[in-house]
Amino acid sequence: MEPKESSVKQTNRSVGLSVAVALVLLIAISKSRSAAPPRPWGAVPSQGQLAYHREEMSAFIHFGMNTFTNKEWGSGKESPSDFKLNPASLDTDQWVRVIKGAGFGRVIFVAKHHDGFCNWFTALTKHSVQSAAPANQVDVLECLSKSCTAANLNMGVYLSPWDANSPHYGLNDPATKEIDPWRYNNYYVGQLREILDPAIAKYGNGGKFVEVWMDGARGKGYYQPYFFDADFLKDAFDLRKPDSSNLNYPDTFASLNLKPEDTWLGTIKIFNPDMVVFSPVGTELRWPATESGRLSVPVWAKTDPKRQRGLYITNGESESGSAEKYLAHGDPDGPAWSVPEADTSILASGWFENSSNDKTKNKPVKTLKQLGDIYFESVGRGGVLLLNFAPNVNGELSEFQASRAKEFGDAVRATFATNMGVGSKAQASSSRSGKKFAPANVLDADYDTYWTTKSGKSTGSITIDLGGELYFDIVSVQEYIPLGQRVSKFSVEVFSNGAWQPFGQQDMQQTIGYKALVRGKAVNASKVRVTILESKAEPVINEIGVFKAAVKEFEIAPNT
Ligand code: FUL
Repeated sequence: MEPKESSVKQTNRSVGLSVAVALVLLIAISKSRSAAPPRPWGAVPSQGQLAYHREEMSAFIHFGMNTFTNKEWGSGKESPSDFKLNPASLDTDQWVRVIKGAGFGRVIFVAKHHDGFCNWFTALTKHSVQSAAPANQVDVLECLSKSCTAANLNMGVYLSPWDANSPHYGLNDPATKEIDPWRYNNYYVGQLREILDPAIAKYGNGGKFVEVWMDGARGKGYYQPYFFDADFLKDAFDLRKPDSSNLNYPDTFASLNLKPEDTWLGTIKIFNPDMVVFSPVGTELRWPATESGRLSVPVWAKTDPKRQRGLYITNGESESGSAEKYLAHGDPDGPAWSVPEADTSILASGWFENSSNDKTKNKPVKTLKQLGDIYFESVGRGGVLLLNFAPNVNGELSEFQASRAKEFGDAVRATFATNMGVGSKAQASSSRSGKKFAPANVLDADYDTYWTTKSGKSTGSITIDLGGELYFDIVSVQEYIPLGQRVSKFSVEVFSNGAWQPFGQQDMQQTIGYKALVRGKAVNASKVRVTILESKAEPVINEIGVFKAAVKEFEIAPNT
């Protein structure tokens, strides 16, 4: 019995051993078949930037003194008593319902516009909602924060650097002869602290913000230096033009030694390093040189922050000519990721609602067709769309804005609800070896899987066989941007009536980035081919989609 038992044990052990050896061999073989993944190329997005790309759409809220004075830019000389809001009618829950319901991922609230009036209870100035007439006092930022927290909607804050009310603002103001650069900067840092400090946690979604917006506009004749960070101040000093009226910093600035907590960007990053900042000085988000909400072609989600800063310093607030071009197109070789944030207003014109309390007289809004074009030329050109909403004097979004937002959100959702390509076969001209890089990955709806070419091969095509004719008018292509933005020219074709035909406007098929949405005339086609014609490195494509516009306003005009 004894020897028999031990031989059984022996056999079991050797079977176990050979299974293990086989497994190791299998893993080794499969590993040798699967090539190494492509290395990131150039700048890559931070976690906060990638999250923003994936949200695709965010909303501005412009509401404040200007709403009541019927202005776009206040003078700063307004009185808090002009802010005649009835707190009982203020409905921030409605703002959030409209914005979240339409698919926007965050709301960026104008806490302070250029007139300096603060939409929150602040200890730093009397020019705020807290000093309105007793019946009108309400902390609007706090109300909105509560609504966002209840709905779990991300929040950002717009805090205008230009402040036409603050007595601290303007170094060479002839009236005050102000010469202390610290005073306004300390004021601005103090405002950031009041709003963003997680220890106070009074504002934001659950006490947190994801974005800070620092607008580049500044009034003529002011010389206020901004303490973005210590390097900026040094650059500003080095690049100053002796004869310029803009940003002409005095010699004493060369010796200013700023600590991170003295600076605007430093303060923000101390609170939350993942927060993204919109500014004119090469931070995570950039203004793409237009307020039309439509991005240029090509557009790279990268810049050289040093160059961006230099252009801002030498151009002042009028970022004209070469600066505008740089911001519009970005920089394929830029060492830093830079999300082009395409801002525009849902209003037909302006950022603020008019001052009528007759709701039927509120401002007209953009058409669904205009919003559709804006969406396809912002999100569909690799950026994010920042669409402005403007509550009226009752503290509500007009019916015009609310219903257009719903119509737009529903149209986007319905259009992109089903990728008709999912379940189809995908074949590539060539692929990197290994299942991990197979063409099928572009149709699996998994953001983190992709198709790529062999190492060193920067062109290639991928064909989707739809298994029969389908009717569609949109093809989407996405680059896997966690590995960088690479493609500079591509083409989309469809197989229809027995032949390959170009789809959409070919000369616009240049950069892809986070997402390219190509619109063409609606076709019945059985195959879609995406060809990467030029790329800075091996293309890395994670998603391809085939869609039909759900509303006629999203279709391209027949003559385009
Ligand atoms: C601009 C401002 O001057 C406008 O009033 C608005 O706030 C817009 C979003 O940014 O530069």
